[in-house]
Amino acid sequence: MSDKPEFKPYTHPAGGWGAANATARALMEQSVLAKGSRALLAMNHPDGFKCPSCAWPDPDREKTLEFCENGAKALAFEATKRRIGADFFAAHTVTELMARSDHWLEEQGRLTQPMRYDAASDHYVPCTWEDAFAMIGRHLRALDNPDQAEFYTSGRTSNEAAFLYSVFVRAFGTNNFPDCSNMCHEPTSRGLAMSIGIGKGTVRMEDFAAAEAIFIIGQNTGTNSPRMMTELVHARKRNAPIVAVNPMPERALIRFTEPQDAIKMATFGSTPIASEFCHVRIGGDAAFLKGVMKTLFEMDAAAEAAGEAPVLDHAFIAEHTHGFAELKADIEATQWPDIVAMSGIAEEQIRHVAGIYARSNATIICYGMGVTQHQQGARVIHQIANLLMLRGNFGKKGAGICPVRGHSNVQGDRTVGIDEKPAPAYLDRLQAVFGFNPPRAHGHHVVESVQAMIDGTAKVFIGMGGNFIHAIPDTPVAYEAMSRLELTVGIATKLNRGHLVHGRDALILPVIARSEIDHQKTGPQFVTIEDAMANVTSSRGVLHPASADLRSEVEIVCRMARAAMPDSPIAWESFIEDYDRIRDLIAQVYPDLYHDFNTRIRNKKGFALPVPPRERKWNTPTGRANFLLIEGLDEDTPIGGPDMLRLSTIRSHDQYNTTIYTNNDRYRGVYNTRTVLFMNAEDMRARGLEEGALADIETISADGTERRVTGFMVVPYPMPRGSIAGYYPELNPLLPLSHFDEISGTPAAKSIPVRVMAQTAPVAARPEPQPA
Ligand SMILES: Nc1nc2c(c(=O)[nH]1)N[C@H]1C(S)=C(S)[C@@H](COP(=O)(O)OP(=O)(O)OC[C@H]3O[C@@H](n4cnc5c(=O)[nH]c(N)nc54)[C@H](O)[C@@H]3O)O[C@H]1N2
Ligand SMILES: Nc1nc2c(c(=O)[nH]1)N[C@H]1C(S)=C(S)[C@@H](COP(=O)(O)OP(=O)(O)OC[C@H]3O[C@@H](n4cnc5c(=O)[nH]c(N)nc54)[C@H](O)[C@@H]3O)O[C@H]1N2
Ligand SMILES: [Mo]
Repeated sequence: MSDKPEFKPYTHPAGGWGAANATARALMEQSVLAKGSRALLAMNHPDGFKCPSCAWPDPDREKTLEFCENGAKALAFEATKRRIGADFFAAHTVTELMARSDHWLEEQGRLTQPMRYDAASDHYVPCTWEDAFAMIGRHLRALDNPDQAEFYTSGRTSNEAAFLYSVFVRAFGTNNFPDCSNMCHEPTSRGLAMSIGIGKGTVRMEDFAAAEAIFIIGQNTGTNSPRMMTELVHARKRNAPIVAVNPMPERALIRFTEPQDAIKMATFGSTPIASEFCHVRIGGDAAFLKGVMKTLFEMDAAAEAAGEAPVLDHAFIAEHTHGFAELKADIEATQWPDIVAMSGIAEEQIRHVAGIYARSNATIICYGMGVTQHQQGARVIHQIANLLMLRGNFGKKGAGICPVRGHSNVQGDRTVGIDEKPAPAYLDRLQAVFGFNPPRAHGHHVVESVQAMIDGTAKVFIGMGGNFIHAIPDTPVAYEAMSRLELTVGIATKLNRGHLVHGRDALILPVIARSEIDHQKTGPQFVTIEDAMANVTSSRGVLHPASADLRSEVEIVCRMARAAMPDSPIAWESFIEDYDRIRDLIAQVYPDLYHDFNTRIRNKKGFALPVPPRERKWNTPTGRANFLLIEGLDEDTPIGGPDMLRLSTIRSHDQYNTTIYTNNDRYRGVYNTRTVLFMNAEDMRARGLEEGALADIETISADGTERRVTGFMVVPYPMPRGSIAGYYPELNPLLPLSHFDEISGTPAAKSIPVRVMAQTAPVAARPEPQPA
């Protein structure tokens, strides 16, 4: 195939041979076919390590292989044979590296030794670990106050490292914990907790086998949590209806072949997935959900009039909920023409879906970023909870809410303390166990930390994993603010943009990856993670570390803590020797969740943390599950005129967040490019844009800042009118920092108001295209 940008609609089922081929190709291209294949056998097995890709739990099935194409890619890129060390950094100035694409940076391979930025030469130069920690200590101790430092966490970090990090940072004196969750499922953590008393999902894996209907709203399962496809295939095979709600007809939600299904693979067979596809407009989910609830109220009234069985679960509503009358009044006041106009879905289809929901005695609703990343993402989640509550779909087998989490341990990191708004009871426990007085004032989430950098009040940024600079909004402003910091530290496996946009002093500290053996004084260590269904399991690496000079995240945290607080009475050094000691402290700080941690984790399958709504227990101020309202139907503030389009920034099939594996997006038919714009053909015509034309995109905002990207290839795509989509992070320059969910602070990356026009001037500079 040529390396020209191409658009060729994909007509095969998702999964299947396409996925099997892509797996093999990723392993081959990273030159790790044998080593990678061996490691894949240990992935997601009781004695092995947890897949570093998504947070979907392992099923309780005996299967020889439990991984997916994208998990295999994540592993192949982690286990790659390629290495970068002193020679690489000596050969390239940081300015030169800045001109390279993200894909090129990723392709260079694993970091092998600690590096320090040298301003005189504009190179990263080798340094010792001792020098690195001394530099971190010097900067942190020099601050006027601890709130001048920002401590970022990305969700790949283990419970053990995250817990110690949260203790270190609080002992140091701040709650500044921006984390990737702030850009992701924070509307779940904050918003769902308002509804049901916990910001976590309530279903367990076994519920999928008992569900009578499954909804998937705003989530691209086949790409972002492919192992979940297995549950969907099984559900469809037993004729449970699956309702997909999405502005994009995602391939895997239409037809899928399980790569593990030998017969289907051999016969090129596949299973249809969604029995009902609702082609919602971007930002139309609240309207859709209100339409479904409106129908239920009507059906319930009709059933009552006819003396038939009620449609709503009145016993559950009476015993367990609060605010029913207000919800009913709000929904009944909502008018069908508005619901249809806002959602883009016909009344007839909404009524049909309500019928599916009403007939099901156990429904699971799954959702992803298509729901959370809106200006009222948290309130849309309230509507999902409302809908479930109307038929008692909490605390019942086969039913519940299923936020599909992103990073493999993002949920766990929050549980063990990565929280800029810590609960007072938790701080009391911390004080009792560690003897220091933790700061009580709330710290910064991601948006606030960027604002602090812009305002010049932040001085130090420490990134525990992740690629902060490319995940956040307003890229050019963020670059500028970041480069004014006094110290930036990237604790990472791979070189990324975040290390090139750096402060006056900067460090890159390479870590042992999840798939690798973490050998300490008392022997090889394991770590733990909490998946999206609150199961805590252990993860034990099996590969040799990419270099002898890597350190574990745990060690790096402990040594940073010692450097920042030389007199700290906490025995930081002892934790490095034996991670059981960390787990004992986690058990002391969280006795309800983590009692007997070291014993229970040695069960092959780990253990599940309690999720009170499963027992119909509600830790809310009312002591009940709350029906909560969203005003009107629009989850995003309308702005701009009739030419306004809503832009959703999404992931391609071949990326992991800011890590770009290839420039292809197979299921959406895009090859060799990432600067594309998926657009309805009518919307293209209205702007005089032909297929393949290059366009400019400009944000509509009230703050007077011009935000524009140029040269995006337009492809006609089955999008609803007025809804367009393209890839993150390339489109982040269009996302204003001030455009976020009010309740959680999560940037509204799925609904940016924009104008699109034919390209006005040729592109000046673009990161160079990477070799194929
Ligand atoms: N391979 C791979 N796996 C991953 C990741 C990855 O990048 N690559 N990232 C991980 C992370 S951190 C996360 S958070 C998850 C993300 O997984 P997803 O939640 O699937 O995230 P996105 O790809 O951003 O796309 C969300 C979906 O929402 C749809 N959508 C957009 N706007 C709307 C809307 O207004 N309403 C509705 N109903 N739908 C809408 C889009 O069409 C798309 O199908 O995946 C995790 N797993
Ligand atoms: N416009 C727009 N913006 C978005 C989103 C969107 O949908 N649209 N999605 C948001 C979401 S959901 C998320 S979660 C964030 C993601 O934001 P981040 O979590 O910050 O970004 P990642 O790309 O996942 O981070 C990748 C880097 O992590 C490092 N890394 C990988 N494995 C390890 C490890 O084991 N340990 C350590 N220490 N480092 C490791 C590598 O150096 C790699 O380059 O982006 C958010 N930003
Ligand atoms: Mo995420």
